[in-house]
Amino acid sequence: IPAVPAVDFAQFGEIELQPMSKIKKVTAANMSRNWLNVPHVTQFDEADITDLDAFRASMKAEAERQGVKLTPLPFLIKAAASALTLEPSFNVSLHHDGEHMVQKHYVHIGIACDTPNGLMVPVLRDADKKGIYQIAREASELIEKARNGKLKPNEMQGGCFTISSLGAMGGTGFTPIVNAPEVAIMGVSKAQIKPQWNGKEFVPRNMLPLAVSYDHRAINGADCGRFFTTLVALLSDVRRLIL
Ligand code: CAO
Repeated sequence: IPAVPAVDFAQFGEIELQPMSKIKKVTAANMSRNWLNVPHVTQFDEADITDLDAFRASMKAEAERQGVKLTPLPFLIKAAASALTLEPSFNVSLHHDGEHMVQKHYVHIGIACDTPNGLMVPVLRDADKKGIYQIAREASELIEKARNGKLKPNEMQGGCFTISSLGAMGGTGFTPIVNAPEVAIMGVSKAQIKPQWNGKEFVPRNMLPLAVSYDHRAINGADCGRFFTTLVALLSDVRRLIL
């Protein structure tokens, strides 16, 4: 690949050189590796989280009494874990021998975290076997460790699928880069009240914009269509998450 030419920026105005943190350097190398190796496709959809959000609001005080902060994130982790179980074609990696796919029978979810030192992705293990409170508690612990630089190497390994949530910050959509050797990642943007047609009239519903990027060597568009429809159905009807 032709290198980007070196530029003397000082000729254009005042500058200062700031050292890159170790994490930023590792992230830069990983992003280039993933971007160049993985043929990406990104699909978009919206989940109607009106009922999920009403349920979350109704449980917030009780959750706080148990020491749990109930954001949309634990529901997203649970829904992703259920969708991976229901659509196992997403819970795979390409084997390095180029001859096999690795089908995983465990469900570990990576959580992209913005930290003072850069982007870190702690991994919440066996999310399919845990309830919302436990997921919320463990996710908060992992996020805090990531932000305090306390994550152990094994707490950043073994992910099957990553969730990158920019929902608290805003935006209507983005195309996340697959965190190889995982084959898919979900980008979450800010939920907004939007008019939805219910067959008779437009009604205000809380719509969550989602993007799923996947490795087209491992996953086909139809696989993503099935996975995404399952995921959106789980988020749109919170009762399904306990099934
Ligand atoms: N829509 C609307 N509101 C949302 C939302 C969404 N999609 N997601 C979160 N919120 C709200 C939360 O409910 C919370 O509000 P309340 O306190 O009123 O409930 C508020 O935003 C703050 O949430 P939070 O940031 O404390 O927690 P979180 O669980 O949403 O996110 C984490 C945790 C770690 C995912 C996030 O802080 C973070 O670091 N995201 C950045 C990820 C990143 O950098 N990705 C880019 C990588 S490139 O692919």
